[in-house]
Amino acid sequence: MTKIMNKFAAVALASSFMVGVAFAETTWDMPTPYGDKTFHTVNVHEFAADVKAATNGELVINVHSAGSLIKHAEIKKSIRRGVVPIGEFFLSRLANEDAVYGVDSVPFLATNYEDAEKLWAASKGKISEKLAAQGLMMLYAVPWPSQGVYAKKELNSVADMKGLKFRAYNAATERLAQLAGMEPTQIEATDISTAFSTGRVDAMITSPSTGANSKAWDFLSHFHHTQAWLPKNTVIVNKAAFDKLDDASQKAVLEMAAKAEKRGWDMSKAESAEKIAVMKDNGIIIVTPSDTLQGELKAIGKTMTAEWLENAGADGQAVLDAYNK
Ligand code: PCA
Repeated sequence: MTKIMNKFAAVALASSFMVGVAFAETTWDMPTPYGDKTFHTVNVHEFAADVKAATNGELVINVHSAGSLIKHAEIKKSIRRGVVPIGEFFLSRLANEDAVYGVDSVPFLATNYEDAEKLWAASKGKISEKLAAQGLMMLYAVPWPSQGVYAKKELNSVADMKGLKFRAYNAATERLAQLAGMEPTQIEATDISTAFSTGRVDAMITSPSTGANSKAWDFLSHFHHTQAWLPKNTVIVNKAAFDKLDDASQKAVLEMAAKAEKRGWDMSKAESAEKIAVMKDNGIIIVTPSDTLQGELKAIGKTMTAEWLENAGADGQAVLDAYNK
């Protein structure tokens, strides 16, 4: 009899202990814009697993990918309003708010990883400051591989682009389309294949990652490896939500974010060649851009750098000066 009682007591103790643990646990819902196969999302999942392990399960981050919980355009606002504590989005989408956020999407300003790192070092402080003024804390940022032009034919000059219906993903790609005489339409990465197959667009500029993940060979034929810029995704947290965590969890989040940033840059560097090979295997023709096309795109980049500087003002000039140092 006493043995049975003891057993009951032990079970009761164990379950009250579990309840105790459950109460201490914090759960964060984390919206992200891109699909689970995208390396950025893979990295976010690893970040969440790292945070869970480092906090012994006290902080659990539930990742909701591909805009399933909150649409891409709403993610930043939702974090700011505290609808969700944390999330990922494409940094230069904020350029409409302040041009400084868009520095990584100025064509031909930084076209390889070394320069992208320098540009990030030069712009990170200002960008973090602007986000902090809105109660937001930047945890990390990771670039996409360099951007190339996709079309249904070989493009030898900007004149060949004239009149194309161009898929844009931010203000800069829309402007680039205008300057090249194309017709831009904003389309989320998750909607690319539908947009092409229904004829809404017939060209785009994006990374080999997004081209391969959206199975570009199903709806176009040529990838022009222009290596025009390396735009970034960023993960940010609502500062008030972060402040509610205990010291140990805060430390874990920051450490795992630093680890995710490093891991993400390494993943990105491996992506370009890997995904170009996938596209080639599936029949996409990989084009080294002609001098004419590349030169004309670079001229558009010059125009856009000047426009960006005008919009970004003194903050923009400070970022460029730091970058050029
Ligand atoms: N892929 C994302 C952003 C940049 C990139 O390489 C997209 O096409 O939407």
